[in-house]
Amino acid sequence: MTAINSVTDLSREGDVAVITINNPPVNALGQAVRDGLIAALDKAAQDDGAKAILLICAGRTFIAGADISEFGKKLSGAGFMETQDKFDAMKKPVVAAIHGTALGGGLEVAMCCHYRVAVASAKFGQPEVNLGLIPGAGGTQRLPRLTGVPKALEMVATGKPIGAPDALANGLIDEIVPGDLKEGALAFIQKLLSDGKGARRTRDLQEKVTGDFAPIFTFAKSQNMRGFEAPLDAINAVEMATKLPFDEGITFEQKTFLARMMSAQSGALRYLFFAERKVSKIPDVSDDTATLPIKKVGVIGAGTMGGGIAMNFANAGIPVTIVEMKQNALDRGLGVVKKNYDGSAAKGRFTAEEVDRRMSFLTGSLTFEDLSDCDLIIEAVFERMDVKKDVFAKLDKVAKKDAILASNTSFLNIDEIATATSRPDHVLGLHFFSPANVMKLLEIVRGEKTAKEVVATAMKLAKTISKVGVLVGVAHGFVGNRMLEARANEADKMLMEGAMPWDIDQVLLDFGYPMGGYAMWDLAGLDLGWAKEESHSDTLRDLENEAGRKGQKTGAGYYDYDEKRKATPSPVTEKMLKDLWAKKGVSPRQIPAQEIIERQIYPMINEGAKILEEGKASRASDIDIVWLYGYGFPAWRGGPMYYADAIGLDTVLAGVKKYGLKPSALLEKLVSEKKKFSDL
Ligand code: 3H9
Repeated sequence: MTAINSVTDLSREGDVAVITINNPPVNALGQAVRDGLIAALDKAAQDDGAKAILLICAGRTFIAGADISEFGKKLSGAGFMETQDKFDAMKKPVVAAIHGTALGGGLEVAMCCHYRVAVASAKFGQPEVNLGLIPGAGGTQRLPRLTGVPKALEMVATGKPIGAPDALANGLIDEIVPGDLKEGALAFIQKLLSDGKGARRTRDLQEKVTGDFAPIFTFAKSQNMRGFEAPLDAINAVEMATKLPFDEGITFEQKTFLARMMSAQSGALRYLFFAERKVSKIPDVSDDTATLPIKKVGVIGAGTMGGGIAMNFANAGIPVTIVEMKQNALDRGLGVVKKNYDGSAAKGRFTAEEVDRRMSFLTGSLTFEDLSDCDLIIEAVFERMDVKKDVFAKLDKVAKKDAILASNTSFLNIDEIATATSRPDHVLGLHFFSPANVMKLLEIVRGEKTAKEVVATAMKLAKTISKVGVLVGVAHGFVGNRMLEARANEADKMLMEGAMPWDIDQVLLDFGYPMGGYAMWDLAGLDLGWAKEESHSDTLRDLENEAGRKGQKTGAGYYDYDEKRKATPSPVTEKMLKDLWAKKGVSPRQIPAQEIIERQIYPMINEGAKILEEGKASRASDIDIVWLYGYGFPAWRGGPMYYADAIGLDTVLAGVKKYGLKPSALLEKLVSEKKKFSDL
């Protein structure tokens, strides 16, 4: 074996030259890999004993894309274009052997090869749109030539990867190798050679891009892209594959890719990519901190939240015991879980057997004693401190020695809850977001005494159940709900100045949120945290609740709902609000959209700054991840803290003062030092 450079080796197996890329962790197509590939291809071309070339990767995956950390940096050495040209110039057949994920630039390299084989578990994708980009190394031109236009469009516009069987059926790969990848690939090459097949350049394949594709492109362009710019650009580039000669299509792709690279959306989305990976790194809890095994979980409460939480563990194959007070509540809760699974099966997400398999991980019980063998117990009972403390005191008695006790509280003080136990070091908050089986965010609330190994266990567990775990500190509403409350308070103030709930919601929708704040309340239930005895008919929320309008579940709340739960602005709400204005002597004014958005975003940023100032989040980017996965903040804006940096903290501070809010000391400090949240 010859080392071509630090990440590329060249060897010979019989009459096949084997190029191996070894650039952990994901064999990203950085400068060294591009240089190595070109040098290795040159050498293999000159090797008279080699009749064909095999490209394979060491480690856990094939090339998973261009090296994102190189984007925006000035580089010397081989570019992507040069790499493509080198493959296209090869006279000997080049075969890619794929395992793990061939993504982005990785799939583009594979498509530059003349043939592709893969293991059955391999995945293939052009996920560039997730980074605000389009494929930039020939993907938009080569993919449709292999798969045909519809599949290529689906892949570049959604960024979703496909599996090996799908790739084979659509012509993206030539064979699925059943056993060892390298052996299978070498056998494939021998067959190619004996059949007399040589180089087959993807660029020369015209059949699948010839024809009238106008209706397909019109349909693809009409899809709702939720404010994301890249998908439309990607569709346009694929269209060029059907309209222009290959080289001109590549020129179009290059130009579009470079423009996207410079775009604000791509900057925000690339920031989020790294923010999501940083979030699991806890400054004072090292990666090698021991974790506790979580083999069995207990959930208290089989309501919407408890049932949803339990599903996460069942999905991951971890047995769960769900405890309720009464048999009918338990039956109802387990029934809802079964209905949810049946619904997924009906949509074809998994089979009926899989429904049974997942249900088999769930056991109902009416007694806490049945939780004695659980490694983790999560309570999702009524949101009141005395109730929570009572549950924790009881749990402390039945739970085994090292078991972790967690609360799913949305607002309450974990440290106070922990005082009800003899194990405050094994108590923490696990704040799931509704619907708990769907939403990806998990706020992991670290109490004053929570042990590091318990924190590390929870962070690891989040990954096991496919959540994005964000470590937060104890504070009213933690990170997400605390900032949401700041936003909601300002929205309520605007109601009393002349705005209707839907006026404010519309501005949030236009900003890119999937849902407005008042529609969200209607979904969650207006009675959440509202008590009749404390109601003074003083706010719109009081009035709605008093009238029994509790949101979607009662068919009416701030909005009215039809039987399909479609919302329309409610004349009842309008009258209630107008009466309230009259009662309070409000002279309503029309609030401009710009003012509404400033008053919906600045209070959140100001609260986020306070959270950082108090050390309740490890970094500004963690807050952005909370808002991305918990509340649908438009990803292409990067999250509230990134957005603040982008528009300028001085602008935010001026707005905070203008609207009469108390500025965070950290925000003031950063402005005076001309710094950003990203400098912290
Ligand atoms: C592109 O290719 C453009 C082209 O068209 C060419 C244009 C000219 N670069 O996610 P993990 C790091 S755009 C640099 O935790 P997993 C990651 O930061 C690219 N680094 O593992 C992390 O580092 P750390 C298209 C990367 O097993 C470590 O690898 N490709 C890259 O859960 C492990 O990552 C994509 O968008 C990268 N491309 O998931 C694929 N990828 O340990 C993006 C990963 O220091 N990547 N890292 O925190 C992924 O989707 C997942 O990482 C993958 C593995 C599925 C590969």
